[in-house]
Parts: sequence; C-alpha cells; structure tokens
Amino acid sequence: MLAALVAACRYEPSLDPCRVSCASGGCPAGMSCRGDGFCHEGAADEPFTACPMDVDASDLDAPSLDGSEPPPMIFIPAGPFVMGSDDSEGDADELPERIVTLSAYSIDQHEVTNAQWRACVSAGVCSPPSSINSRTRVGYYASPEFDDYPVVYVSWTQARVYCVWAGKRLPTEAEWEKAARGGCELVEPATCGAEDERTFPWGEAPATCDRANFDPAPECVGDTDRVGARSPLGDSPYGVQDLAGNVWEWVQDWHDLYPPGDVTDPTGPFTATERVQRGGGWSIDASALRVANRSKVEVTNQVWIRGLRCARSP
Ligand SMILES: [Ca+2]
Ligand SMILES: [Ca+2]
Ligand SMILES: [Ca+2]
Repeated sequence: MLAALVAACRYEPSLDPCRVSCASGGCPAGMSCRGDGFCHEGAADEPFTACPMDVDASDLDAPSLDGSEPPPMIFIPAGPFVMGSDDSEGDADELPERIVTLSAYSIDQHEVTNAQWRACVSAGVCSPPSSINSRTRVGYYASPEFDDYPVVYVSWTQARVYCVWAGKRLPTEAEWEKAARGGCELVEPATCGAEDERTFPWGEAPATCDRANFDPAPECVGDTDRVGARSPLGDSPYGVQDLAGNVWEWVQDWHDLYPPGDVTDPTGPFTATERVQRGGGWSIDASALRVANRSKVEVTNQVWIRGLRCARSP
C-alpha cells in the first residue's frame, strides 16, 4: 500500500500525461485529479493521500539547457521573518501580521524563462503554454529573441510539473514572501521588529519603472521584460529578482485566510478552490507589488501575465 502511494507520487514518465493534464481533468483510467494537483487512484470524491511537496524526481535525467549553465538559485537561511500585514495597510487576506519561521531553502533567482520551459517540453515532460504569443509579440514563446523572458500562459499544474522536472518544487507562499521581504536577521537587531517590515522587495521607496515592470499608468513596458532587467535596483534583500512585477508567480498554497498565531514552515490550507499568485505584474498597479499582497486564481488559468519560479529544500 505504502509502495503504491509512493509510486503514485514519484515522477514517472509513464504517468506524465496525467500530471500535465490533471488540471483539465485528464487522468489515466481508474485515477482522478485531486486537490494536490496530481492524479490519484479512485474517484474525485474518494479519500486520498496528498503527494508530498518534495516529489522524488531521482528517476529524472538532469535537465539540460542546451549546454548553458543551470539557472541560478539563491540560498535563504533558516529563521524567522515578518509575514502578512496589519490592518492599516493590507487587504483582509493578508492579516494578521505575524512572525513565521522557515527552514532553509533555495529559490530561483529569476522567473522561469521561455528557454527553460522549452527544454522541459523538449524532454517530453512539460506541455507548451496555451498561447505562443505575449500581449504584443507574435511567437514570443518560441523566438530566440525572448529566450530570457518569463514564460507565460501556464497553469498551476503545468508550473508544478515544470518544477518537478527541474528537480525542484513550487515555493510555498511563505517561502515566496520571505524571499521577497527578507528575514529578521538582515537588519539589527537580529530579532523581528518594525525594521523588518519592508513593503517592497527593495524597501520602502515607491515603486518605479527602474525597480519593477508594472503599471504606474502608463505601463512601464506594456508586456513582459527580460528577467533580471531591473537588477540590482529591484532585487530583494537576498538578491532575488523581479519578485515585484514583470509576471505574477504561482506558489504552492491554496488560498484562504491565514491561521492565527506564529507558525513554522506553513504550507497553507489542505484544500480550497483557488491557488495563490504573488508579486503583481506588468499591467498591475503598485499596491499589488507589495511583498505581503496575495491574489487567488483557478488552477487551470493560463494568462499572459503569470509565470513561476521554483524552490528547493534546502
Ligand atoms: Ca531585525
Ligand atoms: Ca514576478
Ligand atoms: Ca490582494
């Protein structure tokens, strides 16, 4: 029984079609798409054991990006950070402001690019975006000119499959926010305090087009931009790029109100109806770029302003 459950959660090329199409309901006979985004045995309303966040990808060949260097990741040390907002500044779903402690992890320095995504498609694992265009660029996804631009038009399930293929996983919502805001160790004192409540990845300075690709009316670019184009001005305290703006980013968690109190390595509610996206994007105003901002989206949604980045433990 355990072996069967583990097998169902392992990355198996033969199971890949069910993973890729899970969000649209397509699973092999006898399996159905469940709340963790994977196909499991049985009907959709039967009990199941959710796949672990760290899917065993040891059977996979290491991703090959046509000889280029693997995408850089930033190590985030274990420790506490201030998560959420108090009721004077945030939306209702950002409350309460609290101290969350995370284990060490690593996160992609930049958003997943078109070239990276194409390597996963070439490996026979990922499915292509639902459109090969961006808002203003025909053939965006396939054009070498946009190799280093963020992939868009990918669903939550597609995003999860990509990260598994890369030997990683989607970041939890807390990991995303800590990467954007910085841990309490960064500014003295080492404990958590008001000095650690940054509004944007770069701090308290207003959002501008040299820090983020967003919409201060008029829009900075009016479409996606090259990943890292605003580094280091727009970087987070850890040097992670474009967390604010360019494209919204899928994270692991379902969307719901936060549980009260301090928490350790939170993974969000077990199930809900929509997943969280973070960071705002190229046609979104500055308030959505705040590190604490949350937005919810159907897992099947594919749109020209959302992509992803991946994380890994540690
Ligand atoms: Ca501090
Ligand atoms: Ca972003
Ligand atoms: Ca919001």
